[in-house]
Amino acid sequence: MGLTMPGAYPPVDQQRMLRQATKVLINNWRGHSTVPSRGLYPHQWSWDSAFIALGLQHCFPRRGAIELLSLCGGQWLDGRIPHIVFNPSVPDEAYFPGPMFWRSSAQEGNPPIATSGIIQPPVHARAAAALTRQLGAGGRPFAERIYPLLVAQNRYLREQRAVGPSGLAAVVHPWETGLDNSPAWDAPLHAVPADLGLFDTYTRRDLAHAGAGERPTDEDYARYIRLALAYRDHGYDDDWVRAEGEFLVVDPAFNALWAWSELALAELVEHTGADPTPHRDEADRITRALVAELWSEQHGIFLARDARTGQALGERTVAGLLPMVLPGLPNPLIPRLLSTLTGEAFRAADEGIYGVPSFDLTDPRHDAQRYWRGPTWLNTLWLVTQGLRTHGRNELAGKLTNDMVWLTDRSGLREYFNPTTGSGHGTDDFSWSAALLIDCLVGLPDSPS
Ligand code: 9WN
Repeated sequence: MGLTMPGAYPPVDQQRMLRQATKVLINNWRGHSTVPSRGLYPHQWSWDSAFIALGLQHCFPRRGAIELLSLCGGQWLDGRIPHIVFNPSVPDEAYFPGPMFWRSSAQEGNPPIATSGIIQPPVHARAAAALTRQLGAGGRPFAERIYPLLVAQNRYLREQRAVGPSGLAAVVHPWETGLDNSPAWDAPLHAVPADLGLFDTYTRRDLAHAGAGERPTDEDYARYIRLALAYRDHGYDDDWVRAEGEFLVVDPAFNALWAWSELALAELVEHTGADPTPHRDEADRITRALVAELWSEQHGIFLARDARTGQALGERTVAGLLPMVLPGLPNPLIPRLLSTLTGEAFRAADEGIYGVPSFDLTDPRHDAQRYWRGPTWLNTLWLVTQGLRTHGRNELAGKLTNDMVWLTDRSGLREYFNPTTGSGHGTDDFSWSAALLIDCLVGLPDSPS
């Protein structure tokens, strides 16, 4: 079926696109979970699995449930869901840092499967709520099984990662934000020494799969390694890392997704008969804290904060727009966020801009092809469309959804896209690009489903 795209776009063959995206998810499936990509990311990643499950809900919902439960198989005793669950049949050198680096099994109480020791944004409850609706009779048993695991994930954030008077959660490594190489982390990250001597011991594997011009620099990679080693060598102790860690940042996207996941838990318990009120209260608490601590009236966007120095990090990034997913944001903030989204920094309504750039178009550090320093990524684009729909801005959400369809039709299911030319970059056959495209195609008026 051909869908005529509004604006400048020619019609696309939705059926063909849906088939291609489904094929990527099939090829990347490993029998219990989906790899983000077959070369660059050959294990299971935490927030990737949540986005992947949001696509699987439409074609293989049971597989989506297995995806999330298998991720939770790597959950630690303290509740953290690690950012990578390693596939034991993949050699250690296939990805760096691998299981031998993280040494998760040395931590008491951990599951037998090897994992990393850091976390990623909690999008999983949102995926679990969507799957529960799609699973029919299987929805309730799935909800009952996964609910306590997701409650433990959020308890970990509240008890082990809270910083400051309002108790927003801090991240202790740029990889925990998922927007790893964002210029918002430049100031706190560059305060961390970059020891290039670490590469005498450790070898980057990412450059075998993607161009150096599209990935982080060696200096930043050395800082990533140093931060991860220090956390590991202190036994992944969160009291230590909050007091002494060299990177401690409060990220608006991470915290907004945490609040959003509490709202999703409130939906989940409606299937299990438990009380949703504590989850709604927790979502309200986090939303109020976000506004009080991270909203910048001057910039018209949420800004991250360096919890070590107390300084706001002034970069306008897509992370600062994501609190829009929260229905409880104070009303006056919505038009402000919209004018930032459509203004000079992101130009999301412009026909010559595809999707939402990950970083301010006017900043000299904007790099349209380097990982998180400018490109459009489909997960953050999808989250912005969710936020717009939450606040009734369906027209702009529709334009951005069409951008997503056009980008993938033009350039394939790439990891990220140049927002001004639409060219594709990073790895190809990228699972969350496929999954979120499926979610968009199924929601279009001429849906092929
Ligand atoms: C480190 C898997 C992950 C995503 C992240 C993205 C990238 C890893 C890397 O790939 O990070 O976790 O090696 O660069 O930044 O968001 O989850 O797709």
